[in-house]
Amino acid sequence: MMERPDYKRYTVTSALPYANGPIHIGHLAGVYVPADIFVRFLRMNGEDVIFIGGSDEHGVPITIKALQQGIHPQQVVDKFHGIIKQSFEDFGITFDIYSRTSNPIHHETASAFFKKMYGAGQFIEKVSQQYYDEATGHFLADRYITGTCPHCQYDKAYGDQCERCGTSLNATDLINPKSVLSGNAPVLRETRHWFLPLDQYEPWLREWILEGHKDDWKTNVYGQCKSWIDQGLQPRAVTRDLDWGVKVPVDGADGKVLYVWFDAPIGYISATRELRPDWEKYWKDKETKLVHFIGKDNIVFHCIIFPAMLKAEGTYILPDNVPANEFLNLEGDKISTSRNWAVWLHEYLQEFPGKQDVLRYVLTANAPETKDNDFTWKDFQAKNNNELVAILGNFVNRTMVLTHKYFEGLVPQQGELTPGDQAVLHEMKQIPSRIAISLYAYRFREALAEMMNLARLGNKYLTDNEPWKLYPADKVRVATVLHISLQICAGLSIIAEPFLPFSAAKIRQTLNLPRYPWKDALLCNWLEPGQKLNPPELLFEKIDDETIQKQVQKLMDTKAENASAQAVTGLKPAKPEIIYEDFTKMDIRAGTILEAEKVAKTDKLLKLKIDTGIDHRTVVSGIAAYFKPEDIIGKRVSILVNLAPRKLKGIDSQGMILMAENTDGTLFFVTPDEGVQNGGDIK
Ligand code: B3M
Ligand code: ZN
Repeated sequence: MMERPDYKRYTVTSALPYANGPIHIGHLAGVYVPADIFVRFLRMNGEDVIFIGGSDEHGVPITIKALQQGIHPQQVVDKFHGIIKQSFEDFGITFDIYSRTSNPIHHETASAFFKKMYGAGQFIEKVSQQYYDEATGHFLADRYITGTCPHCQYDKAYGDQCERCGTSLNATDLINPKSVLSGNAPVLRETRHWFLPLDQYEPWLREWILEGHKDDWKTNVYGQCKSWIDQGLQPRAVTRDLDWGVKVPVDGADGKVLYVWFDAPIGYISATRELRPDWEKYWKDKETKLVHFIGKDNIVFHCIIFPAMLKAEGTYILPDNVPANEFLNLEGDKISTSRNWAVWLHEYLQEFPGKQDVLRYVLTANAPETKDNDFTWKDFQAKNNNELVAILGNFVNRTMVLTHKYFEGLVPQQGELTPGDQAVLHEMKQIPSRIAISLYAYRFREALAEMMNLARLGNKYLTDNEPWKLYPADKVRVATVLHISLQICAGLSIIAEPFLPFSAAKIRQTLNLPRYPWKDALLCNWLEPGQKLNPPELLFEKIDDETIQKQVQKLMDTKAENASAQAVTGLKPAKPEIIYEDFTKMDIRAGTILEAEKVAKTDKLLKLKIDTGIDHRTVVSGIAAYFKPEDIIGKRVSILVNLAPRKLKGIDSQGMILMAENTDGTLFFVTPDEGVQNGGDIK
């Protein structure tokens, strides 16, 4: 009855989130909520299924975060892995394992995978030109480089992708490239890397995806694959010059690690190895159905690159489907971790305790399945108040309250059925298979709507029959109406489980029912007359305007903070680290300008006579555009006195005046505090 396809088992993976920040509603709507619904349903349907998750702990986003915070990447991932894992658990995402790619078993697995391909000659070794930061001595992989996108002119595009127009880029495509480390323009330097010759897989990919999955992959997924393949696939580097990641397991590859997108998907396999000794059947048996839940920005990696790797390695199965979602926006704006434009899961769980199902519901009802979608707090409130409270909650609650009122909390006897009763029971029987069909086809919104249709059906049934008007005159009829209503509640406790597991558990608890398998959703007869019910418990409560306003205000505060942060950006990033001894080499003293005059035939230079406390000396300074000589005589300054003398326009300049510069180019003296004597040491 349930359209069970012919598979022995399922391996369901969900994208491994980067452990450089917490989980937000975009991640949930795109990946984890649909994956969890799917897996809960499969389990109820008696399938053998494993649900794999974990943190992606390598890659440049993580090392950049570490750099910004002045800590080691391991500290970054330890912190966020903990937050992410806990929030998933509290939200009811039922991974069979939530692992992490810094685990030794992953390094081993990824390393072996690379070695096997390497041994079989499946990489091309190439020396190529890559950007290099001469100031810091680093090759600049991926996000270590920013510049202007050649497609949309966005000036903060990364070396691997433009986040505004979504184009995937090579660092050398960027206009005005800049190193994130020093802010300097990088130079090109030669380095040796291993490439996966994707071009060689093109005929196979055409056949496997473009012909083989034309009908069963989502159009957004298929469309992206087609456009990638039609553009012509290029060999892709699978190694990087970095020191954070899985070391390239080849002689002479010191200072190189596997590209994060090479190792991360292997993380699914590592996690399965960690989970089960019989892991191989979940990855190598043709009768296993492999499904990847991801967001749309990960499509190429899961549909083209990882499958090419699996195919090359040779012993693995390929994904049967990759039901990627589009993006969820927040209040009309793209969700962004760096701009803090997000609803964070761990904060939601604290601010809305016990309301996991409300968010699960809203995110599923609004899931960006076929196009980008928007989350707004107003809509969140409306869906809670008008749907969860007014339909589902109201129906279950009215049924329970009336049963307690009229029948002392005992399931009443069903009398003769009217055609109306029969129609309702008939309709109820159809719903589970409709949900199953939708879920097997990855249409979660549709499935959820069907689930709510049962609650609507129940609500309407109660309202149409008005048992409160029939009592006590027609107790037999009241008993029948409530009996049927209770059976509908029981049915809801089964079919709501994949979507709203916390509420389903509450209904079960009130009705004293066990967890039923999905096939029993067809029984329509779970409650025996005389069976004792527990006191009703509210499933959902109204969310008031004040609560919503608080959340909206929080976002408005973020907007304001971002706007003022924008005003100070334009500041150069910090220079690379130096040691204390580097600093102590400089001899900086407090001084006073004794004389100042323009240097003939230049617009820029002033010739200054400075009292340094140790001597009076001449300094030529490029500040003529900003200061008139007569205005600065007597000015206190800081002066670097041990800088090697330089000749400027024929004048010996013996030192350098310290200046502070604003982002708009205006200059200021670094003036020592009044009490400091000339010659006072600045250190
Ligand atoms: N960490 C990218 C992302 O979070 C990446 C997914 C890896 S799945 C193997 O978008
Ligand atoms: Zn762009």
